[in-house]
Amino acid sequence: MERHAASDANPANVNLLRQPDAPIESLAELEQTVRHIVLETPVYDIHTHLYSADFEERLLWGIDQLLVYHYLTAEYFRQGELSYDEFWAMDDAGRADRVWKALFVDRMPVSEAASGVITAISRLGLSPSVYGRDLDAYRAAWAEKTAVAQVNDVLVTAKVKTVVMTNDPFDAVERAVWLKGGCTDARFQAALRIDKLLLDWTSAATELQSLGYTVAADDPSALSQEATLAEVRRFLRDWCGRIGALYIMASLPGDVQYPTPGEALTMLLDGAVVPVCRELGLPLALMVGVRRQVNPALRLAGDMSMQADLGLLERLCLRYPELQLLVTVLARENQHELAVLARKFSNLTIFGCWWFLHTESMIREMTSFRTELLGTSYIPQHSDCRVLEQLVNKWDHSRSVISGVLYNKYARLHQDRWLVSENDIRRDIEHYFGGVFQQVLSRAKKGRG
Ligand code: RAT
Ligand code: ZN
Repeated sequence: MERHAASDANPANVNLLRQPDAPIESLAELEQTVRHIVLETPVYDIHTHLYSADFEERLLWGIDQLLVYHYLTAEYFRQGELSYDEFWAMDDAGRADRVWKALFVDRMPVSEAASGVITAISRLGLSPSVYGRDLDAYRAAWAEKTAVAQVNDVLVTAKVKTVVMTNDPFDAVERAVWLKGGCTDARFQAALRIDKLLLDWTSAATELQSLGYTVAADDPSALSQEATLAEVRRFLRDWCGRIGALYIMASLPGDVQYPTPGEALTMLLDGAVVPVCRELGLPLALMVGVRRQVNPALRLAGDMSMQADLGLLERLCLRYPELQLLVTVLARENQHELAVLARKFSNLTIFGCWWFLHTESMIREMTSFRTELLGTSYIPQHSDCRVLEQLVNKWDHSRSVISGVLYNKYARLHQDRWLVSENDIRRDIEHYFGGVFQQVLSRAKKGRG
């Protein structure tokens, strides 16, 4: 029988008289304690598309940005009246008006993405029962905020201690910020994103040349020349150093094969990316299973999920046992296989419920069997936020599901007379919400060579 965590997170229900290392006596108290600790423990968010205020226009925040988030624009086109061209011809405020009417006023916002907006505005103190369905009222409340103050407010409300950005060295706007001082807010950490390098060598080579790296030519055969690979390694080393990257990352289609002799991706991984990860002691993060632009008219929302051949990961783990791989995959069909693969390779650490899997039912399913197969040796969630305030709702929804799953696991131990204390639970949750990631980082440092 499934045991559900109570919805009341009132910390007053936690028995304050009991010592933190004393066994918890009843299931009711166990449920409250797990929930309280999961809701209160600060989290290290290992993959987002957020930026510190240093990046100005790249930092997206506010009610209009929440409404034009690509997860919601995809839903708009299922219910709204405008054609793609009409919608995209509008500015963000016009699009937000349409999304608000179609998804929040004309019907109830029950999807994960839409209900998330309500959670964010509510938890940030703008009660929907006061502001109602008047979008301009929310806009007026947001107009009083500054980006810097909002970053503080959101991080405190969401209880997020560190946010890892996605930093693309081929993005000219971002590059300019890094070249004139970079990120000055230690709560934001960097990750070097190299999709373009791995998946589109022809245009990456041109960019590398314009950035002063002497890569031989744009033809993939140039990658069989050691001099070109050496320049790619210099580029990766320079940028990892400049931004203080915690890891190197890429998001890959599901049909990527590795190794494929003569192909750019294989030559780049073997000849540049893995050597630089090893040299600098950094993990490689791979997000596998996206099929880009299935419907280009949806723009950023036009990508699809795709089942992947996880042999790519198996062969990387086998070939490079000292390389720490952080992995998430997009197809639900690949999830169980990935968890089994992680049992075979301790250098593979699973993270998060990504994108279309970042929904209540998928998080519950995935967190359950990942815990059953891997115990506490994986990272249950990352937010993938693109808009600052989403940290509030994405973590709120995830924490609530995670606490329910963990309560079930602890309850079984408790019923079998395995004593469970508040300290035990706290240690596990801290491990999930940051400790596992830190362990991967330090293992990568140790594997340096
Ligand atoms: O979740 C998303 O917002 C996607 O659009 C992708 O950015 C994905 O998370 C990725 O990092 O490739
Ligand atoms: Zn992402």
